[in-house]
Amino acid sequence: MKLLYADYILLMDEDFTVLKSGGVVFEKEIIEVSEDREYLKDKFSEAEVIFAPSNSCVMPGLINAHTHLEFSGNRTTLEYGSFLGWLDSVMEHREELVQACEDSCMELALAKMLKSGITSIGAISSLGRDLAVCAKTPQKVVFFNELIGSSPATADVLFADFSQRLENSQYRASPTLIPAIGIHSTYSAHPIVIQKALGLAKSQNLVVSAHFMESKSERRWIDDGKGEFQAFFKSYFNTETPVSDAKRFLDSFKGVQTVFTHCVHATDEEKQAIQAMGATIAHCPVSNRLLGVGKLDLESLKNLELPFAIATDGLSSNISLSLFDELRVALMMHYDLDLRLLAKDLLKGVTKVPAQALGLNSGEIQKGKDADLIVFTLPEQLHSIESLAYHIILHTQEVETVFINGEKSRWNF
Ligand code: MCF
Ligand code: FE
Repeated sequence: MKLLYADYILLMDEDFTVLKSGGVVFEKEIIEVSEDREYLKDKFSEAEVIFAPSNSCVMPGLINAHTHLEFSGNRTTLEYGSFLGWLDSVMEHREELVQACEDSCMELALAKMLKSGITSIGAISSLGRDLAVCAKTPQKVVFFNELIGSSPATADVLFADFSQRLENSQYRASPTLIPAIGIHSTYSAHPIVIQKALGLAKSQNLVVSAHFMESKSERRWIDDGKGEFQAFFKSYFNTETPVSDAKRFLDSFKGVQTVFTHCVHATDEEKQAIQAMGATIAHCPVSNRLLGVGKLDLESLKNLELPFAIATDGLSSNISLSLFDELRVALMMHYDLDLRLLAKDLLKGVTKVPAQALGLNSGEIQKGKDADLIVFTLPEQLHSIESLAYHIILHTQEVETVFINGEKSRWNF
């Protein structure tokens, strides 16, 4: 049993409660949290006491709800600036990129995430090449086996491949490797295979992830069968019409716990439908900027009480997998929102919200939650508690200590 004292303990509850000079008692799970050090000392006198340094903060471990580990080898290979330009470059270089990223490349990506305070990940696995590293990493991984394939002619083969990867992940399932399903997108997965996959999600209670309305091109193609995707589908697949419409696509997720990634070009009606399903949006600000798709309207989500997580996406559309880096970009990108309120919502977006979305028993410091905790320090003393959230975002690069299920986790690089 450990008793960890710190200057600021962020519970990450609904009210953004911060305990000053308090302590957390934990084993595998959190046992007690209090601002009263005397009380904790007396009640848990046998606990190993840890004093975090001055200006220290303790938070729930961060959760990166959407990333693509298999693409971690990308630096300058893929092209940025427009969605279709990026997609063309993925079509051209995908094979060499994923081949070049061996276990050591994905292990480094996971270790860097750990060092930046990420204790859980939603990993979109396109090929299953990341299964072994995800099964070994100390972090919790919700492993989204990706289903892709819009052509009915190849649907059966692609579904069989997807089923096999799903089974492989189920074979390696553990408390830290949670099998799940990823539906690539509206334009790239046929409704028939989507139905089959979501049938599995329902019967086996699996969490689902889907890219949704990322670009204007996706919007035009799905709504009118026009725009940049027209030439793309003609040249790569010799098809002229989209396989689904947006309503049919969204409706198929009813009754499934889903994370919809991007949603930059989702309509208010679609956002309402997502809210009504109890689903969550994953917002990836850097990826959206690099792929030139625009900016998610966070205010519209707030109005609908639709929760959003902040995620990095893969190194296929980012330069970093650190959520602190991502939060800094989000804080600057949404310059029209109140800085103090936004900073608090952003911290919820990497803890409480993704925990709920991915079905993890973490994301908050509360009795009974998993003891996934991070300890880090602010560079100087704080003068107002109101400035805590944005100063954490502005100043944190790496963390001092990570606990996962109460165990200290180390990175080896
Ligand atoms: O989220 C970004 C942009 N939108 C869609 N897909 C991906 C992203 N990062 C990686 N991808 C992968 C996706 O999982 O790229 C491939 C899929 O395997 C695109 S389709 C050839
Ligand atoms: Fe993605």
